[in-house]
Amino acid sequence: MFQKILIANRGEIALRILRACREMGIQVVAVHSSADGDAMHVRLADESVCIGPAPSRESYLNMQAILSAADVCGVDAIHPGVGFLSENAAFAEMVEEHGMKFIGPSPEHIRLMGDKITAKETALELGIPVVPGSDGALDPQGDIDALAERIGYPVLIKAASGGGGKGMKVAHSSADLDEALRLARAEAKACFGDDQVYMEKYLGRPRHIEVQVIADSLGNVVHLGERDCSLQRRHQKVWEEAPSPAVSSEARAKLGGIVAKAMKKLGYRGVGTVEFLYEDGEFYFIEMNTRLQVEHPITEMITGIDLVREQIRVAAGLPLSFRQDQVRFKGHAIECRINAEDAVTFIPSPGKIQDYHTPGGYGVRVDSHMYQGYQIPSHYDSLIAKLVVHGETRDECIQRAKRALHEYVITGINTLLPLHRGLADAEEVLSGEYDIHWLEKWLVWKTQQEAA
Ligand code: MV4
Repeated sequence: MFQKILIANRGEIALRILRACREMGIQVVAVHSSADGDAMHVRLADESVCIGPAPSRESYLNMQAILSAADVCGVDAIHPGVGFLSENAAFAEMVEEHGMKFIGPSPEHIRLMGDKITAKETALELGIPVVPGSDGALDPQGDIDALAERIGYPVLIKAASGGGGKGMKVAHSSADLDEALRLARAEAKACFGDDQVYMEKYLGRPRHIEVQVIADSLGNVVHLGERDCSLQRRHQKVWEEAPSPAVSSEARAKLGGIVAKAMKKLGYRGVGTVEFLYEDGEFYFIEMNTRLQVEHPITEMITGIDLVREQIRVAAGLPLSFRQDQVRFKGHAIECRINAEDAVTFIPSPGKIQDYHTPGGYGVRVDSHMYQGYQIPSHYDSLIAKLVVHGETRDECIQRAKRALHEYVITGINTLLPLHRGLADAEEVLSGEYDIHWLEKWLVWKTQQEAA
């Protein structure tokens, strides 16, 4: 087992990883930018190194600085967390070349799933259902019109290097196709330096369902059920839940089995999340994330498994602590992402935390690096806390979430707390009958209601 791990990340996820390390008796090296010197994970770490100025590209994305800190502190492994370098194959290779363990999958699998076209081709080969569409990238000289007719409108043009919705354009008829292609290629080139695009049948009202999987280096692969991440605004997840209110236990077992079998065939190692769109009872693979996810706590709450501990264990070559037939899904969990943003305009609201009081009680967990007097920097994403709630049933979970949201006090900045309090009362949230577009429609409706 590792003696010392460097956490190449910040904020709540850095604290989450530090906590797992502490409980495993592993020493922690925190790296931070000059804007994060007073961060909680820095205060709690055994050692800390300032790796550069506030801008991410000069600090949390600065591979050389992170590797130097790792060398100087003599760490055995680097945990990349989420975002930043967590899906950067070149960084994973550099870490291994420096004789340290990258806590994550192989650089080969990171690269394979980072390209949305090879990811889809791989999923297809592994027996995972995919969205009907083009066979690989669209050939500018090919007969794209004929392909769209064969797939059937509406179709979606997507960037090969895309993700998070960038470089996606819908064509509702042949009249829109050329324009959609042109815009998608231009956006892909501008955002990713790669104008390769592919085509898929456009699903109009799907849910976003993701399956958690974890594999060790001894061939054991286990799925930990699914999370429903459909409540998103502009591709930013707001409220996630596990299990999905729309997925039956039979569908869960079937989909989980397909994913686990596929990951075993691939020889995958570490934690991974396979993303699907779910519409009319069918699942369609869209992407795979080769890292830990922000929303992993809801899976932890219903399975009782510490995912970060297991992730570190398997990276150290140890076997998973459990078999598939020992995994039980108990109750329901919801994660409310508390961002330092205005709950109506979503304008970021960095600044100093005046009053800070977290909810507690049975079934309530707060993953946050906040404290009274903390100065929220403006350089990074706005997530400041995750309110994670568990209940025996979905109704109990929502009631408990409502109670916890009303206990939560954060003053001095704007946060999404009022939004979550509204969601916990919304009819479609209570019924669980929402798709990926519902939240944005509901926000418009709420604004109109308040304006009236
Ligand atoms: C889609 C889709 C509908 N049909 N693919 C958005 C970003 C990336 N994760 C894939 N995304 C989508 N792919 C087909 N064939 C709709 C979306 C999508 C979406 C997916 C999940 C969660 C929120 C979303 C918001 C807008 C669009």
